[in-house]
Amino acid sequence: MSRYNEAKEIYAKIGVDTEKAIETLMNVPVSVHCWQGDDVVGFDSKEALSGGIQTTGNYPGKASCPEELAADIEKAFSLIPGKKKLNIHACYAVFENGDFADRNEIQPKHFDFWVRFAKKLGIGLDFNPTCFSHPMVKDGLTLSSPDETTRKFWVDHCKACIKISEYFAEQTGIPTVMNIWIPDGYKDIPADRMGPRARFKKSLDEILSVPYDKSKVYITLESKVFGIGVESYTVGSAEFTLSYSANNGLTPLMDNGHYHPTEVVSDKISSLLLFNEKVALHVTRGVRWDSDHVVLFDDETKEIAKEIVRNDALDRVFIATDYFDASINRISAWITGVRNLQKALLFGLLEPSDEFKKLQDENDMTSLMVKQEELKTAPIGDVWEEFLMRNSTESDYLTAVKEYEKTVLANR
Ligand code: RNT
Ligand code: ZN
Repeated sequence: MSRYNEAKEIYAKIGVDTEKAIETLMNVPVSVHCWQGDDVVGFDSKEALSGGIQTTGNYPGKASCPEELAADIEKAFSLIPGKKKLNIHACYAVFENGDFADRNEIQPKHFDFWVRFAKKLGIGLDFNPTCFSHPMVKDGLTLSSPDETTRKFWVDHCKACIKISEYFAEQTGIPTVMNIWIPDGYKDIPADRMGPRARFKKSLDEILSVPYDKSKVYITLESKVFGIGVESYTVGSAEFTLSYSANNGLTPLMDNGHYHPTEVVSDKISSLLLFNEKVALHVTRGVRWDSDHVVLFDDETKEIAKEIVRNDALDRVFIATDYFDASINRISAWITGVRNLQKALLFGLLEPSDEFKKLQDENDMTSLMVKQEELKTAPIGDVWEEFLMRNSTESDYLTAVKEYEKTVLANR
């Protein structure tokens, strides 16, 4: 008997249908961030990365033009099983005929390069205004700036991004998630916490005055607790973004690097699902801080995945990755992180969650602990291999990555 068939029987004995799990996982889209490929640089400005986020490392072979980035994404996607979307930041605009436009004036046509790419791969596109790494970020502030010219510039940028998101959805036939995140905040104790938040609120109201088709574009709002140089106060705190989203029909986005170190996103998902039709996630891995390390098959990633699966919310949670490691092969980083997220989802799908819920309700926490622990060493690896095979991918991607490094990256 094949290893998969044996695993299938083992899981069947505990009431888990591996065929159903594989089938379900096939259809879960993961929105893969384009910015792992070039250390969050983009193509529209020569500014250094700002906004309190940081990439470290200088592994050779970084993509430095649209063609290289697209080729790297295509390579990575060919080695990632399952359904994917591509998540683009506004700073990745491609000015094809030299018709440069600043961020407040970007248009759908500046993203035709990515629309063609998405159509070629048969995938959907997600989008993000880029409110960092730009000379119009004034004193670390964008949508919350007290300077009207600055604030308006970023309002116009976000308005332009809604139009582009709508264009993506129309062109690909797949809804686009547009995530707003601003880096605004203060290094040290502010005298006025309300003012910047009131201006951010006003800016969002202005941005949302742009009519858009809500079945095509989902606008999400991402919170953050601190950034480098923004340690004492962030404008877009958890309370702000949750409240704004709830009151204005936006979707809240939780990045699991954006909370205090002992707070976990896995514990927050159920609450947000009770009060929101959709919930969005940036899956990342913070090591001691919001360091955006490559996602691993670790406990919190599994716990996040389990929460989505056991609450039957795979179609209500927009799952995206968000990490950037410049110290290792960037294509490998992409594949490893996305595969681990998918593996965590499979882990959740291979849990007999109805039985576990029942044990909890009967307060048989003894059995629950024993069974949960037993499940950790069940043969998930064999089911994962089967999933890879059915997607025409295999567990060894390192050989292909090394080959690409030798033949393509080394020549850059
Ligand atoms: C920053 C946020 C944000 C960015 C991307 C590039 O802390 O997580 O999502 O990582 O927009
Ligand atoms: Zn994020």
